[in-house]
Formats: sequence, C-alpha cells, structure tokens
Amino acid sequence: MAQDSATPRKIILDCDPGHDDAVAMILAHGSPAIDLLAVTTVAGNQTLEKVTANALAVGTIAGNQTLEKVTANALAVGTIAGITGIPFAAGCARPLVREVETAAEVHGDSGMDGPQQPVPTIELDPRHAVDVIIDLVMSHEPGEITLVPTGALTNIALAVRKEPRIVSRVREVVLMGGGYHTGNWSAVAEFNIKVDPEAAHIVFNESWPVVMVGLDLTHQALATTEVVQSIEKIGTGPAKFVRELMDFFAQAYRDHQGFDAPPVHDPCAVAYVIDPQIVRTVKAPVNVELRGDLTLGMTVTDFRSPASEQCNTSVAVDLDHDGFWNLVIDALQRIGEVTPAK
Ligand code: PIR
Ligand code: CA
Repeated sequence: MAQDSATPRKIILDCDPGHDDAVAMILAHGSPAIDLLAVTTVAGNQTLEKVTANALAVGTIAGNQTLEKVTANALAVGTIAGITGIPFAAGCARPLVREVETAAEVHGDSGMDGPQQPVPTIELDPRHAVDVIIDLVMSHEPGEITLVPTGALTNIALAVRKEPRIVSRVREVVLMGGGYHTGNWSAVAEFNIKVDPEAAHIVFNESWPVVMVGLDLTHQALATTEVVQSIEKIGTGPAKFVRELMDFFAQAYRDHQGFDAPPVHDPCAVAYVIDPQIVRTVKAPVNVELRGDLTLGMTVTDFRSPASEQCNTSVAVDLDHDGFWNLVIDALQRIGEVTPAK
C-alpha cells in the first residue's frame, strides 16, 4: 500500500548534503512511492556553495553516472535520466539572524567527504530555492506537496514569510531536526534547529502539520555492519558511493560522538513519507527555545497530556530499523547501475 507507485507522494527535498542528506536524495529518487519535484539547498553542514555542489554531485551519481566511470574518465559525461528534469536550486547562504555554523568535523571539508565526487552534469536552476518552493506549492493543488527539510529551516521560514498562502496548501512538513530527549549540538539542541532557531520557530508555529523526525528517532537508524554489507552487495556505482559515504560517516561518528555505527538521520524523514508504519509518531506540542543560555534551539515537547485537536505537531518515536534499511536498499536496487550517455 505504502509502496503504491500509482499515487506517489510529491515532495520537495530541502537539504544541506551532507552524507545522510545524500542518502535521503537517493531514497527519494529511487522510491516508487515518491515523486521528487525539486532539490533545494541551504547552508548548514557546510557553506551554501559546498552543499549545493554536493547536491549536484549526488544528483549526477544517482541519476546519470557511476562514480567509477567519472573517476576513471573512461566515458564521456552523460546526461540521461535519473535525478534530471527537476530543478536543483540554491537557497539561503546563512541563517535568518545568526552567523553560519557548519558541522565540518562530522561531514568533512567538502561537507560530503569520503567518496570521490564526479563532475556534475546537472545545472543549477537560476531561481532562488525560496521561489522554487513557492512556485511549486502554488502551482499544485492544495494538499499535494509535502516539504521535507533535512537541514536548517531558513528556506522554509522565508518561503512562509514571502508567500503565507503556502501554509494551507502544503500537505505536511516532515522535517529532520530537533528531538525531545537529547541534543547533538548542545546537551539539549539538535544541529538543524540550533543553527537557525528563529527559522525553526517560524516553521513550528505555522498551522500546517509538522512531523518532527528528531534525534530520538534517527539515532535508531544506525548503519550497522550488516546494513553496510547489504548495500555493498548491490554492487552498483551508486551503492558503492553510499557505502563510501557511510565509511566516512562511521569514522567521524566514532571519533567525535562515540557511536559504534553512524545514525543516518535524513532519509528517516523520507521514509516516513513513503510508509508512516516505518516511523511511529505521537502527537504532542513542540516549541523552539529562542532565549535560554543553556537551551537555545531546544525543541521543547510537551508530553504531559494527550494533545488537543488543534495541535499541529507530532514527533517521531520508534523506527522499524529493518523496514527502513530495506527501503534504502530497494531504492538503490531500482536506481541500478548507471548507464553512460549515448
Ligand atoms: C549535523 C548533522 C549530522 C551530525 C552532526 N553531528 C551534525 C546534520 C545531518 O545532515 C542531519 O540533517 C542533522 N544535521 C543531524 O543533526
Ligand atoms: Ca542534513
């Protein structure tokens, strides 16, 4: 039912690739349950320039060329199907109020260190990401488009301020960010929210449905040795690329966060859109702390009593680990080997 390709869910992926953003792009591209309308980028894991280049590179790999072929310069660059025919647009280069903060120790100098990156064959759309988001939402029927932000919420917040009518037209906002239990950028705040808390505040306080796929959930999405082996077995260029991303991410998470296996955050938000059975959620009010000395960017979640009818926020609590990774593996299998340009 959830994999019904007859009615794929239309999404806009707003990201900051990022190892796990890259996997989110690949899952969205390869899943028959998703119709990826656009990829937009926002500064976060690295500068806007770097994450945008990474988005183009991932689009190229997943859709057009194997990493090996590009690396070896054996074949001419092709421009065939894959993540083509959709806009890739760059958005905000810095948060609304605060200075840019990147996560270079986890994602490396390029923002996506590890695998060798191909020369992108995808061209950047000349429009600003905020305008691409607004144009797409306004030109589709109400309830058709789901926004999936996997970076700071700067672009989404600006889109709302520029064109408030998007709020009632967006089906839901399924974001990777926050958490109700623990942080990763402070004791209580998660990176995507902490780097632009004002933007997050705007997004959580609009009346659209918001699903917070936070660290409570994504720390269950571990790329274990078995997972990495199954990805390796696929044997294609894109699978090798993901495997190499996971190797770097694993090392970074071992060195800097004390994790045995890395949590692959961002595709969890896409997985929820594909099949909500894989990501169990609970309705609860969430608000973003903007003033605390110790708690800036905390997504304060109120579990005291059952949420009211008007509550527009829900939080992800339980992941079906195997179901999740099967979606990623299935997407990679469907993408298959990448054929050279004719
Ligand atoms: C930031 C990230 C991941 C790990 C650290 N330590 C910092 C990025 C991921 O891309 C994800 O979207 C989110 N931000 C997890 O905090
Ligand atoms: Ca991200």
